[in-house]
Amino acid sequence: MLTTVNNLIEIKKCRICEGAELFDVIDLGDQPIPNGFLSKKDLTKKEPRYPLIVCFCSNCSLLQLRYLVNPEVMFKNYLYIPSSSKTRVEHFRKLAESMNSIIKLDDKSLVIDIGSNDGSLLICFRNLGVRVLGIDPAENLVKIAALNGIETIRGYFDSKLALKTARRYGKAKIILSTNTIAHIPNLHEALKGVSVLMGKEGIFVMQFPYVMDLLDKNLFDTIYHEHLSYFSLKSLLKLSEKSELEIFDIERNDLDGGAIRVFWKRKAGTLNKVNKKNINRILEEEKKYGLYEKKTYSKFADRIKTLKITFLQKISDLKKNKKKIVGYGAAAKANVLLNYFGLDTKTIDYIVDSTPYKQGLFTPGTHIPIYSEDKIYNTIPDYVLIFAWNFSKEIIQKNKKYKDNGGKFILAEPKLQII
Ligand code: DWN
Repeated sequence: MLTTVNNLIEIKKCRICEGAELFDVIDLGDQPIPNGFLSKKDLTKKEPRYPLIVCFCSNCSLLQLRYLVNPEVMFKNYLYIPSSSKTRVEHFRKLAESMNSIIKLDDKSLVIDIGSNDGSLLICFRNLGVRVLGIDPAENLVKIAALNGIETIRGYFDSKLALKTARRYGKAKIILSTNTIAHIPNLHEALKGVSVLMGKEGIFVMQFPYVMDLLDKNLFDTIYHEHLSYFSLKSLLKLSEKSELEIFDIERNDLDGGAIRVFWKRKAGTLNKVNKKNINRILEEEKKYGLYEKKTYSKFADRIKTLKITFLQKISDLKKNKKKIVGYGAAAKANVLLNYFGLDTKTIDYIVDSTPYKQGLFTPGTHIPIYSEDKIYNTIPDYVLIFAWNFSKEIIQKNKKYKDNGGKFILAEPKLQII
């Protein structure tokens, strides 16, 4: 059962198995949407805030948001672009190459990306000489992708849109969803859509941050309104029960603090064998870690509450010593950390970000100004807090000059440290 209030839905049943035993794990407070960056004139307006609570389904083990914000509020105009990080773009290039070795692609093959954003991933497939098509709900991104030469249908992926797309463009050999499946409320409907749009021997690949890494590395700031689901393999296997598709292989990689790539095929298809060994190994790892037990999640919540206290103590010590602290990477997760920890311009003077669309704006809820990366060299702060911890290597390497001149970096996750 769903309850809707002002762009907000409260869930009472698990979105995969409909189990009614949902236990709240952590409440990160009422927060603005994580990509809701503000212009100067927006600063005086009232900002909507929405509860940010995750709950755990004791039946299928899906960790999921308790409250869902209307997708149009979050995705109609979307400021995040994947091409803002070299590491991510390189990851995409390797993904395209590895897909080409799994399933031979040629100029007739169609590759479709669900949540294709600025077309960064599809550009890698286009470079292999195949036909590509994007699907994305953001009006601004459809235009940016077009400038990158990537045709994109504007819309939310479901079986209706899938059918329309299949009629116009034909069936796809590969369908991709990197970091977007967690954005989709009706997962059964999404798989139905994939089934409609995918060719007989096609492959569906989904990749997303893995819940085991989230728990293990305390990556609490990846919990936000855009991410409705934090999947375990067990929960996905449950999802596949009602679908025409099945998981035939699974791989872990280290993008975004630890991600998982899941390969799907038609149950009736013959192209790929199910890699039972990999599937069983990961299920075994999940069980051993305690992913199916409530207490693992309450321990995680305790660690995050402790992290908040330790972090705020450290920052307060630095401020008492008149240290100047700025942020690096106005990521969605930066806004979760800032709002949950209650930090604003009294602590963080500004944040730098390579995304041109974010520069000149202010962070939602905390109103910290965002500048281009070179600002660091005009002001020489004592400390740079890396919010985009998933790219800390790239960021530290890029700012070797700052570090060599005595500048220090702070990382809150996976553990609080000063570099
Ligand atoms: O799932 C999602 C992920 C993939 O992307 C979305 N729901 C939203 C978004 O999350 P995010 O904003 O936390 O993503 P990133 O890719 O971790 O954001 C990194 C931020 O840091 C970007 O705004 C770009 C910025 N950056 C920078 O300014 N200089 C990044 C690098 C590597 C740099 O050198």
